[in-house]
Amino acid sequence: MRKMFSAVAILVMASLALAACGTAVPAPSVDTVTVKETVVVEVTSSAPVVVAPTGYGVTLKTVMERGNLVCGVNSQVPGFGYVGADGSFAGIDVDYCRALAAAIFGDATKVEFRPVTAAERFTALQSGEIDILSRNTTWSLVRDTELGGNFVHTTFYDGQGMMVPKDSGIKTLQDLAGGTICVQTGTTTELNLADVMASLGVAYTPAVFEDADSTFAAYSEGRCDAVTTDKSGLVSRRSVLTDPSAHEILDVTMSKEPLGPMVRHGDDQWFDIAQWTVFTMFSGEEFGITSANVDDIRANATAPEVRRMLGVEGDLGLKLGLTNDWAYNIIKLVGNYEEIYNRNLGPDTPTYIPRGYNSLYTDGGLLYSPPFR
Ligand SMILES: N[C@@H](CCC(=O)N[C@@H](CS)C(=O)NCC(=O)O)C(=O)O
Repeated sequence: MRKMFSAVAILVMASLALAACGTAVPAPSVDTVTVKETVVVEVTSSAPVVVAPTGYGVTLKTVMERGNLVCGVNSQVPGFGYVGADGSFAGIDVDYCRALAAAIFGDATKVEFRPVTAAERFTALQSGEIDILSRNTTWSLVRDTELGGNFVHTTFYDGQGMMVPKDSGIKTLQDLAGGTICVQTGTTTELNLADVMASLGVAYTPAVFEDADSTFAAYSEGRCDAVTTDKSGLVSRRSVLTDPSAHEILDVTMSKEPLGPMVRHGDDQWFDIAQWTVFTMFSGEEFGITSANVDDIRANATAPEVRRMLGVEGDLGLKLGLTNDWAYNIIKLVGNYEEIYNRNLGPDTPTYIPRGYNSLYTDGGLLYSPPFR
């Protein structure tokens, strides 16, 4: 088996080397190829060679057999993941789950939202309790490695901030010397706070809480001089304080917090589906395709990339293990990135956050989708 795979690997590598820009690049010679992992590969003369490690395809199969997606979300952060009094979930991260369900089932309602706190979210993903984590989670090296995850593309670029009562007179982090700062456990927030204050030489006392409700309750009861988390979290939670206008987010950014969905290691098909769901949202906005005009565009589009993306031409959806109308369904049933953003964080919401870095690259932002081809 090992020998057979080595031969296949050499063939694949050799053909890739030849294919690159149509130029012949020297392929490795037989005795320099080392194959570390043995993988079962079905080879027939006509079928394409797919090198599929164990675990590949398992998540989609499980989700399809179950008949719904189980998405780990926040329930305490309006605009990102929040459960209303009627039990319904809303937020940009929640809508991403709906988009993924739309891509898989052609039905955005086939998703069960499973609230997870910061501390429990990674165990929930590792144990298989959830199929994906979509909950204001920061991409970091430790989470990519020790915590066994793969982050798909960032859906919201953020940074850590500090909020204080306006009448406190606090304007800088140095003004917090000797003070108490409310912070949530199990977060990058807790670690950044320690790093930033140490580098500034500012002594403070952290008051650590398990979830957002208790963190912000302590802050609003005056048990801390300030509260820190992602700036998005501060805007979000300020909107549900008794008097939002009495609180100020300091003009300081303490870290980079690229937030996005996370999947388990080991299932690259699932990673691709999760990834291209994000890219469909971005490209929908870039190409001006909305939930309102997607039918019209699908019927009349001439641009080849739009036709491929919407499944009029080609078989991009099949390559992901889905149907060819997967991207159409995302946009039709949930919307493009701009629609999702505005619904949850736009100017008409209590959690308004200007787009900033979260604009398309064509508008000076960081959102950029690779091509649909
Ligand atoms: N992005 C940071 C912080 C995310 C985070 O958990 N923030 C808190 C404060 S806004 C939160 O969402 N809490 C809600 C909860 O635990 O229910 C991370 O990934 O560690």
